[in-house]
Amino acid sequence: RDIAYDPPPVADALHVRAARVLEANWTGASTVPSRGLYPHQWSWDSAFIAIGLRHLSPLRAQTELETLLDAQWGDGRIPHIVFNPSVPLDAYFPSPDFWRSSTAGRAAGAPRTVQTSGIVQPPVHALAAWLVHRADPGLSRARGFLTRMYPRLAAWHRYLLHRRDLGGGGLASVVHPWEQGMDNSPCWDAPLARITPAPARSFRRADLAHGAPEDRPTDLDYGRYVRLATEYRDGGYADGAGDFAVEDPAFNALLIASELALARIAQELGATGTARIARAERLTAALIERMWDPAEGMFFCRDVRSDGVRSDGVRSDGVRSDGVRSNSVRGDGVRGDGPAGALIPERSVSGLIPLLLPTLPPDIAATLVRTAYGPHFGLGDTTRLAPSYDLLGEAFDPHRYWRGPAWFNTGWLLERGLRTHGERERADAVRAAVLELACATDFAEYVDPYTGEACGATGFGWTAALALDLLH
Ligand code: 9YW
Repeated sequence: RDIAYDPPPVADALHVRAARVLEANWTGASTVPSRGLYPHQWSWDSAFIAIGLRHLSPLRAQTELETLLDAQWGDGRIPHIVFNPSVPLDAYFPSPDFWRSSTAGRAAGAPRTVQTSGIVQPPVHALAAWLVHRADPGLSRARGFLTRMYPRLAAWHRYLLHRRDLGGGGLASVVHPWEQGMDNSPCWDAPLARITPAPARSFRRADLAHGAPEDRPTDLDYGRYVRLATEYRDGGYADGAGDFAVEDPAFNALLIASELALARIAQELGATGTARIARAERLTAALIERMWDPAEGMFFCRDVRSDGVRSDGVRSDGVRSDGVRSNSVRGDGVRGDGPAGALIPERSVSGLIPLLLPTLPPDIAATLVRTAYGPHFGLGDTTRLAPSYDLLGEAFDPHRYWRGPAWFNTGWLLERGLRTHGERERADAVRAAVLELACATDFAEYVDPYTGEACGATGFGWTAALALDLLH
């Protein structure tokens, strides 16, 4: 007997499977990155997830961002994790009892009722809010979505541009590798080497229950992450005093892209947005001045503390620059003595992400494309999705987290950058790679950049969401 059987087109199958992942990771008010490994709400994950979710349910996408912004601190920071109180404390480390946001973060205006971390993540939120609005402007207007989001997003950018300008050049610094989102990138090896790790017995990692140790950061990395976070917490989450401060190209490019999105939001709400556009242009100029290396053809991180001097004039070894020993851990802001620090000579995919910016001069955009398609990132040749780190770098490891594997969020950002700068065919090829690899790996967290083999968790939130976005 003949059975009429029409397999569904690949795109339909991918759409259904991605929607299923987002459904499974939805908690009722937000979406977890991964049910096992990351069972709470993460800041930049939620922004990427909202960008995909808008195609399934504009209402859920708005709710995703609203839930995150409900946990915003009084000083404007959006915490990198919003904890779900119904998840057991030992499911994720560091848990709420480590961050102690509602007590240690009181001076910085941490919320009283919801528990959060005290550090931040890349500012993708205004871009996400704008894209979510565009998916259903009628619903967005009826719910006053942008009217409610705008002042919060503006306060978030204000926090980053004022409290986090630790280099004094107008850009934002991250004070912890988790803030930049690429935890164990080789870019952090030199600045982290100055940090005394917390003893391994003083904390218990929960991530190793879900991932192969050789695909994850090391215990030594974790010791340093814990030390930095502990000191930040014990200083009341005040900015400027820590021993780790880095200006990162992707973090700042996302801030600029989000500033441009805020200008669009301001226009939608009846303002001109011109001051924000002018700011985005100034920030782009600062990004180029402080991080662009014309000889290498890409952007590099700037280690603001490379001389070991904090913004309060105290070296990380506790000696003031005038030689007097000090126990002060507090600083109050900005050094006024010109470009601080030094570039970190490691090629990270972060240094390609500014391609996203329409404000980038065409010659710099063209050079970035050449670098992405050259031997260090291998696009169009040995790789289909950009590796997180230099294929030729000494620290390159195709499986270890942010030290080589290719990630889908950076793939999505580069696809957008290529399209913005008129590289249509290359953008199409990256888009096809995101879709095929997401499908073939069951929405892996990251993949081997050469073979496309799945690494880390599967059913990963932003992989499903961003694949879904590229289908539309
Ligand atoms: C951690 C959730 C987060 C991502 C980061 C990624 C990883 C480890 O997972 O962080 O414990 O927060 O590096 O970019 O947001 O998916």
